[in-house]
Amino acid sequence: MELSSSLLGTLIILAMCSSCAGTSVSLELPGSSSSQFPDGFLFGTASSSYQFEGAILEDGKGLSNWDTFTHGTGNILDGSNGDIAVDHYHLYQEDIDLMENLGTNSFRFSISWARILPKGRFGNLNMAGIDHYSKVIDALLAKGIQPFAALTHYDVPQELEERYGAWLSPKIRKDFEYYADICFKYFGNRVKYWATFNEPNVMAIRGYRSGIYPPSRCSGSFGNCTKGNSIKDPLVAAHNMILSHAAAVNIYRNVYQKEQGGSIGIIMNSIWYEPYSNSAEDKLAAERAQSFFLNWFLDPILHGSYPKEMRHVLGSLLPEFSKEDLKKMRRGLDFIGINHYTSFYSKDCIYSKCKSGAPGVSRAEGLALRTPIRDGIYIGEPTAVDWIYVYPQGMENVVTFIKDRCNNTPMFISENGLGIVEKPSSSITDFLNDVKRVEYMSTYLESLANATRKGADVRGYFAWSLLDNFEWLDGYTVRFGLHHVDFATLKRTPRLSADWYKEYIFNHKRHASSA
Ligand code: PNW
Repeated sequence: MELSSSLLGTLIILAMCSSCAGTSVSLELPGSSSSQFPDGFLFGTASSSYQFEGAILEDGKGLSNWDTFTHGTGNILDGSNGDIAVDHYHLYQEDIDLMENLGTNSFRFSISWARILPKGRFGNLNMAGIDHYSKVIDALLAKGIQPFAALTHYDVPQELEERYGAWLSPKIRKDFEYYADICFKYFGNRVKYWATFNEPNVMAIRGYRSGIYPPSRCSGSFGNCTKGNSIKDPLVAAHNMILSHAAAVNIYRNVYQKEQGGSIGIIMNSIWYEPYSNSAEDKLAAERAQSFFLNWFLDPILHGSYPKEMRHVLGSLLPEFSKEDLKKMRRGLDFIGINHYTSFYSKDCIYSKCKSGAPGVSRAEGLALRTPIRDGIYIGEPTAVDWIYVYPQGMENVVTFIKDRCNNTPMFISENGLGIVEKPSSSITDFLNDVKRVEYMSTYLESLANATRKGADVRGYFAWSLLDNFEWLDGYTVRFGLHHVDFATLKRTPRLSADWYKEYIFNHKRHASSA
């Protein structure tokens, strides 16, 4: 019997958590049938090198900025680091078997730059690193899983930080180009989806404005650092990231793309900003917030200039693109990766007074207060993760916004997911029974389907994450996995959400093949 959400409006999923001894959960979820996505849609899971691999110094890997940072005292909530992480470096085959079981047809991972070039372009190419990713790529393809690779996911070789301050120096563009060239050369015959960066906006803001990520630079009331300039540095770092992106795209377009036939894009952290009120001022504030977060990178890459809101507010603080730069930037991108989790309200701080120091209100951030709360009510249900509020409508809104602004460039939802915190009182059975995550993913997917139905060219969806892993400043305390990982034994166990995702993908395939 065929079930479709359009027929039923509501589909009842009887989800059995295969590992929850004797538990069976009945979930009534809206639109759980996934026939609304096109044939060939990528359903995947996502990961990143530092959060997954471990093997910190194995087979000739050099140190990255995150290795150095996590080994400093007091930087990570539980004092942990990614030295071992979830040992995906050694356990990748087991992890690929988990993907096969889920039925996903793509896997998003990042390549560790310091594993390929331990000292950037100032040292040798580490062939053992090349061999490692080659084996992973082959193992994925052997199971029909498309590799979707990012060149950097927050990590750079520490050598480049020490030599010239990494993203603060234009020298990084040459290093990034050199590194990208090597990746295309060795992997591009098999990798058809390349992302230059994962969340360069988060890298610039957290590394150089609040200073909570390496290289721990900030100034004044923006954070607590011993060096840095929270106004200028993020702008300079972003400028070098944009031009590094352009350098990699040029190499790909000029040397590899025709022969290899893949595509190249960038992955952005994408928040939906809902105007705090219907006033024209708050609507403009929401646009400013978006410009200072997302269009900051997308506008130069797609249109050759920083967004007008940034130019108005920041004036000569913004770095300029030379004629030469603009020529290089013309090659744009093939897709936009959207990491979307949450939404905030945005409130004007140009015409009204805002509390100084509150999120978003500074000139550097665009004079738009970012708040999850209005009249005492949250925009969406708060979660165990302090920045995630469950607001599924934000998915349709942000995708539609990007579609309209970027001429419907192909998009991927490159991350979406929910973190949970293990309470000491909860049993393993409770802990595998992640009903909240299933609700979160299914409602966000439904919202995504609304956007595609209205014409957004979305080509794939990646759940963050395949496994529990090293969650940056939160260490191992926040878990995003469809599979639970026992961090002492590294044993992986599917959660309810894994079973649900599997069923969701299965339904999609069934509908796609019968369409
Ligand atoms: C992403 N926000 O970061 C990263 O790409 C992943 O590595 C990370 O594990 C995952 O989300 C979960 O945190 C984000 O403020 C950083 O909205 C900031 C935000 C969202 C995601």
